[in-house]
Amino acid sequence: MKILVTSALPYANGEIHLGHLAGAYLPADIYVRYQRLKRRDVIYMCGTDEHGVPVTISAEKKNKTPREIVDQYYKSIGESFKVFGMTFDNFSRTSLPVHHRLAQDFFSKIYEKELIYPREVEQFYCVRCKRFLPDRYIIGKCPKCGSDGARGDQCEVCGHWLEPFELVEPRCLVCGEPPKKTRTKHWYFRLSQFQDRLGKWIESKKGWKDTVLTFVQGWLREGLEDRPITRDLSWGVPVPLAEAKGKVLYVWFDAPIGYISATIEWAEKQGKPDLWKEYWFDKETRLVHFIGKDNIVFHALIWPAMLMAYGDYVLPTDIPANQFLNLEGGKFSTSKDYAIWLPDYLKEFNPDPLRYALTRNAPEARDTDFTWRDFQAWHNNELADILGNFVNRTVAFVKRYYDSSIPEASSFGDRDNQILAMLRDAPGTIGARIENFEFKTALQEVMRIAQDANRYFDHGEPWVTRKNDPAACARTIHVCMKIVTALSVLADPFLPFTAQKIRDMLRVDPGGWDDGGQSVQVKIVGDTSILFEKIGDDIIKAQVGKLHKETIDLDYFTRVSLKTAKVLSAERVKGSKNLIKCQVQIGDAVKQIVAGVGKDYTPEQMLNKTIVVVENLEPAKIRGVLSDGMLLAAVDGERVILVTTDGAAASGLPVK
Ligand code: B3M
Ligand code: ZN
Repeated sequence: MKILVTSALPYANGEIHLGHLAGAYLPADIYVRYQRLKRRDVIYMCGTDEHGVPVTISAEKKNKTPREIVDQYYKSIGESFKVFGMTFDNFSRTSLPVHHRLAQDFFSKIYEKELIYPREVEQFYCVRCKRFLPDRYIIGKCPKCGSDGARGDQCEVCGHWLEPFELVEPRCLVCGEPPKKTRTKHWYFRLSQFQDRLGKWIESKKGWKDTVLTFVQGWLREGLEDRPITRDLSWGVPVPLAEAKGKVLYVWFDAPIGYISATIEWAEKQGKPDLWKEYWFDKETRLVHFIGKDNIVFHALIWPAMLMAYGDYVLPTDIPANQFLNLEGGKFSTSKDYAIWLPDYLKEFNPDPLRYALTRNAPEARDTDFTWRDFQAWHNNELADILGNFVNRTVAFVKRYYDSSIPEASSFGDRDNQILAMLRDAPGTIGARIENFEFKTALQEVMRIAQDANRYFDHGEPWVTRKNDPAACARTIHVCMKIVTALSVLADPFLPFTAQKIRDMLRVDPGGWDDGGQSVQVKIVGDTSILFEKIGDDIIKAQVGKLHKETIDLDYFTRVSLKTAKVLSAERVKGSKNLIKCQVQIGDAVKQIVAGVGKDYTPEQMLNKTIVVVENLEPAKIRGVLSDGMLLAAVDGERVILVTTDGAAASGLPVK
């Protein structure tokens, strides 16, 4: 059986952050490392997605050409992936000629089958910028969830995939101008024709993740519509038709084809140019696409339809999409620079602690949250105190009392046999989890072994038996070394650097997964080193401090008019425990403000205080009562503390 694994091709327009890793990359690498240890025929393909509006917009923002941008990020993304321990068999890029040729071939062949056709359409055009506005060049309110800032191709908030015209109050991303509609021609893919075939195909995918199936079935229920697959852009794969001059393929049409072209490039690099066909043209190949949930529709519907339209190629076997990882309670945001970027992380920490935290907390079935505190706690209390401690105490014991050779043991007791049996079962049980994409549970089971092992060590008390029962001591340490060896295999997919360090200590190649290191003869303990040094509070504090909340410029700030104000009168809003209505004097004006401070202040306590208010906030009704402004207060958990001036101050003074 051949296994072909892919991870979503990251746009070459920025670095990778932890959200990306948790979604599409780390789980795939774990899966692939496991398959290799199973000695299966697996290849793992990835590369940068170098076309499309995400790239051109970044280039424009940074005043560079798209070519400069993709060259820069192809290199830096590839490098940080490597340091993180990603083991792609090929990390390609979609700007290569081999990819352009293949993408054009896809278009042409599907076009010849009349599954691609031209259509006269209206398109947004920005008169001020003098350009067409495809996809993300246009923003507005999402027609489905109403949130502002939805892009012309997809709403990031609700995931709705949309057409630019659906946007409410559309505007040009570059200049903010409401766009004009003009006429142009685009080529459409007859997705509608695949409704039944896709429906049946999805029916046969009962084992897929619920989250993926639910999403896809929702789409199918709404009915699939033909989709434009060309764009008016100068950067991308040119549409291979004379009449489509100046147009390029839509990035989501060419990008998934990148999985194939990456395999072709890989085969060429191997000196076996036809080898890729053995994977892509074999219907038995298990094709597994690892992606984040925002890419589901493209991988589970449109891409399979493209493959069906073309013919010959194998269809995806599984698409284990992950949900999102959040960061300290907020969404990762590239544009707001609210993220932990992989290269920054790698400057200060080893890869394995992050691989551990992201797997332990993987967004497999629902969104999860990354916090630095969890990272520290899991590293110190689990990796260091459980796994590291067990390996180190065992190896140290062998060095110290057995002159670095592992003691032989005979006649095992129940407790020994129990743990040895568990070791024999572990590859099977953990492997089954991995094959089912349950990486979180699989990792838990690895850690359970280390936990049980510590108990076994404690119970055996080798530091006591060493003196009064040498045979028992030898038995305990012998078994512990079996566990250490097993861990060097079973932890490998998750914590490859740690597993390698352990193997370096054992000076042995423990062999494949199924054996779990149980057949090898471990004799000598090599140089030992501490596996995990504790991470201190100061280091974590510094990391938290580095997280950017959104920054604003001075101009933006001065648009908020903050003024001192004197509370003239205050009373509770009827029927509310928390709301207080006050009249405040702001210079010559008197305004009414409703504030949620009633749990910490009585109306009397508010009287005559000089507070700070936002003067130019749009008036709103709170519980039916007009509030024309807002007062400032510090929020300490449940408690609020009014912001007042330091000593007496006139009302109506600007606060800056
Ligand atoms: N580059 C989207 C993304 O990074 C896109 C994935 C392509 S996979 C073929 O979310
Ligand atoms: Zn414009």
